[in-house]
Amino acid sequence: MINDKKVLFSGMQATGNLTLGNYLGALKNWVNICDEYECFYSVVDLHSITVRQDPAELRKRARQLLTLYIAAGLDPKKNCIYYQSHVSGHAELAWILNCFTYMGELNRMTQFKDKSAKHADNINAGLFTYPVLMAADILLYQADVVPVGKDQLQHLELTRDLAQRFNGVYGDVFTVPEPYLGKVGAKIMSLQEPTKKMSKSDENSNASVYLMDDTDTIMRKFKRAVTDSEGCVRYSEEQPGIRNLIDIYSACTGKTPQDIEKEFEGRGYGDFKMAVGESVVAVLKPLQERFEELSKDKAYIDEVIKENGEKANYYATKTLRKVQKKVGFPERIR
Ligand code: ATP
Ligand code: LTN
Repeated sequence: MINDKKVLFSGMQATGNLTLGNYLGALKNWVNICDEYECFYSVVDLHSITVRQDPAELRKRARQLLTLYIAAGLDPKKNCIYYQSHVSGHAELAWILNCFTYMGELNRMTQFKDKSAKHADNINAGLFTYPVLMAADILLYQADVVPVGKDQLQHLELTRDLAQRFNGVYGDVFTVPEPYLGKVGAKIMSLQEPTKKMSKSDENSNASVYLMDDTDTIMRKFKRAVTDSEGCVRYSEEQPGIRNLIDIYSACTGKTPQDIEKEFEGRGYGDFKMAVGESVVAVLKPLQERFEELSKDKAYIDEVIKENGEKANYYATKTLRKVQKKVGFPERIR
């Protein structure tokens, strides 16, 4: 607990351009629940270098992502928005936790299997121990809840196992975190292959709406979105393309799928796609404007980085010192 509130931790990697899926599935949820918790939202740049990155590009994207957190509505006075690489405790705790993690546990991780297949020329030890660093992120702040997508549940399960294992040996050191899954329907699918999730690493740029796409591009992508030949706007498993568009429209307008079916009864897909596109533009336009505005204010963003980096360091160090003492490292002389 911090300030009588439960603690929430989450993070995103600054790799690739964020999509509408990242926004509706993650960032928007973060904004909705942030008042209930003491929140830490990290730009997890240590995780990013598990695959090769261009240094200038990584630096640029990391700053963009941090700015986007704020543009999306996370108040940096209330939420700790910071770079993982500015808090050395992440790497230090990860090392200690590495010594409590079994090779067999990491061998089972599906993300490792997927990523090593994708980057066969660079299967490095960091990629293998990625989940341990993620566990360190979460445990360092004694987080109670971690909002993540389903794909991250296996990593969270490992985090819980490590916390319990460590607590079993040394007493109550870590809070055992719970996953926080957003509302169902928040999984946004590809506009070109609606049975696959919309993903920032998709090679087909028509499959994803990027948060920084302009109005014409967004409208064009929705016009080209793959649907079916039923010709009727219905929320059903048999119509994955239309179902996805209903989910998007619903997430952007707050209308229920049932209301949306009624609204478009007897109308063609053309009309519906236009409406979905416009609802997305209405959500993204203010976000983009706010992002542009914030990006220009270098001093403000720098101050957020500095202040929140210090705040994160304060809480991280508190846990880290406790852990170091428990495992038997010598006391610091002050
Ligand atoms: P990549 O394509 O590089 O694997 P990604 O777009 O799948 O990336 P992540 O960086 O893995 O995104 O995820 C960031 C956050 O966004 C996670 O919390 C994840 O659950 C969420 N997210 C990603 N894609 C979607 C989607 N299509 N619908 C809903 N949530 C999503
Ligand atoms: N692995 C996550 C990003 C991530 C994370 C975290 C999420 C790194 N550390 C801690 C929640 C909590 C991803 O790829 N989406």
